[in-house]
Amino acid sequence: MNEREQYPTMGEREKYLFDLQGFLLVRNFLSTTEVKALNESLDANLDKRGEYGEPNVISGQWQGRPLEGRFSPFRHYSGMLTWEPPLCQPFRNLLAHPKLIPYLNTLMGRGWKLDHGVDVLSSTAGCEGLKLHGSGNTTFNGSRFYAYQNGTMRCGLIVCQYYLTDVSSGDGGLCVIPGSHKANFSCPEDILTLEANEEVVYHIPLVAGDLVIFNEATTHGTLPWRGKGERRTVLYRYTPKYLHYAGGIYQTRLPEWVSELTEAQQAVLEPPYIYNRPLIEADGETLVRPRREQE
Ligand SMILES: O=C(O)CCC(=O)C(=O)O
Repeated sequence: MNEREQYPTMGEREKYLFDLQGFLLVRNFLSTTEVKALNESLDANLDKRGEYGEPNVISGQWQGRPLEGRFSPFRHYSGMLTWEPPLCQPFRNLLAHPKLIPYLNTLMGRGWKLDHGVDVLSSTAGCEGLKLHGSGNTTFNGSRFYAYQNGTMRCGLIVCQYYLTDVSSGDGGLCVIPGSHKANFSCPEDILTLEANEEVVYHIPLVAGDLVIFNEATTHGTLPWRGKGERRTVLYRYTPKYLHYAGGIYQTRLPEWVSELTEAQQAVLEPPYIYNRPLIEADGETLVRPRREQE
């Protein structure tokens, strides 16, 4: 517990590392019992394994290039929080994991919430990579930001990635450009596709039970999977209490009378979210823009 603040926060070393790198590796976060329970729950639901959806379906476009694989996209599980008990429980236990509280308090302030659904990425050897993304500090879009002021860090959207299997050097999987959450210039396209300056891209070897926390603004992506075993990692994304980025778990319903309004009037009564939001155009009409123009 920090003496000045009456709630648990990250230690000074971890604050330094997160501020410096835009990500933090927390070793041995989960116990072997927790990892086992999560893996057993997935093993019991192999029939629910699907494909990682848009915009990550990129079939074929990397052939002959560094992100190339024999197939795409990643395999993927979702909906774990609603699986039949007791199989949902290991995933529900991670929602507000006691060990995670100091990290979220420090990175978002008191009061934070799950954003997006929970994802499990599951790759087998030959799965192609995912182009690097995360715009650094080049745009202040009010959502995926990183800010520091007077000893306090604030993030708009962070990803907590729990590892359920080991990742060795050369296996592939998550890679980051350390420090890029503060980048003031746009990342050149050929770095995003790993076709130039690979030396700035860092691959994170780790073992099952480790946790990686990264700011969504930190430029990151996925190296093609070359590991012998399956890559299994669970992603929980969080936003501060005042922000909602993507659709998630909660549902909202607008009152009946809203249907009497014009589309533009209805658009301003929508709850907070970013993906597929109707935006009001210059002519006053509303339009759901393509994903890359939705922020
Ligand atoms: O493979 C990873 O760990 C990164 C996944 C990712 O960047 C994404 O889902 O947007």
